[in-house]
Amino acid sequence: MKISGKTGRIKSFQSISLSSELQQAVLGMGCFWSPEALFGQLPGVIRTCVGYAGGTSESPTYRDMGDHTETVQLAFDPHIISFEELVEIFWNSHNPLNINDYKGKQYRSLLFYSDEHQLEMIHQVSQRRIERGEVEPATDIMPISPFYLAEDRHQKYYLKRFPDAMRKLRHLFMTEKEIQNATLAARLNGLAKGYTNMARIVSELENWTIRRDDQQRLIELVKSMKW
Ligand code: MHO
Repeated sequence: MKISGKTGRIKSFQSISLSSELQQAVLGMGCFWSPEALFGQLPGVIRTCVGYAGGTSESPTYRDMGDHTETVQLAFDPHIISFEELVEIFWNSHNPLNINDYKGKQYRSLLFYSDEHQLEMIHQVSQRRIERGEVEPATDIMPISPFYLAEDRHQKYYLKRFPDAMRKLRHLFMTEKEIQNATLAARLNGLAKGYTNMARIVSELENWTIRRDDQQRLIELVKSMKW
């Protein structure tokens, strides 16, 4: 890891365990702002972004979503959090009813699987829920299909309500794109929504394998943010 130039920006610390392979999950559970904040605050979730998926129309946008659904895409480190755990959280955190034709397909309980293993995990979690007496979810389960990134204003929506935090992140990162992809921004977006707290974020930062002086500077900066 390197600090570049006079601005003292810290580059590329968003991958906390570079050696591991990341996996992907794509989920729909209503308006995509909240699930990005909910999953983004979980240790093991490395990157989050929101977008449109599950439909057939080309190049969907917020104003012209076609038959797509609002979804959140996660890159996660399976050594820290499993797909199974993510699916548990997914079903525990929304009402998996699909109400026909409410805003078309914009809001759907929707779960994608990338491979047979993920599909098997979905079945297992669903089975356990049914055994616990929960009703069978109406969630649509689909093989992964193209994901179209949503407009910038929808990315890290809650974090963007806090100009001081955003300004301080701009001291750390070179571009808006880097902010969007940063693990730290995912955690802070969860904080902005009230899904986590500063103490948890700081204790996680203390365990990141980055240079000690960068780590201290990062923690100071995060603690100085006004919410
Ligand atoms: N909360 C908004 C939905 C936005 S979300 C990106 C609303 O109630 O219209 O769908």
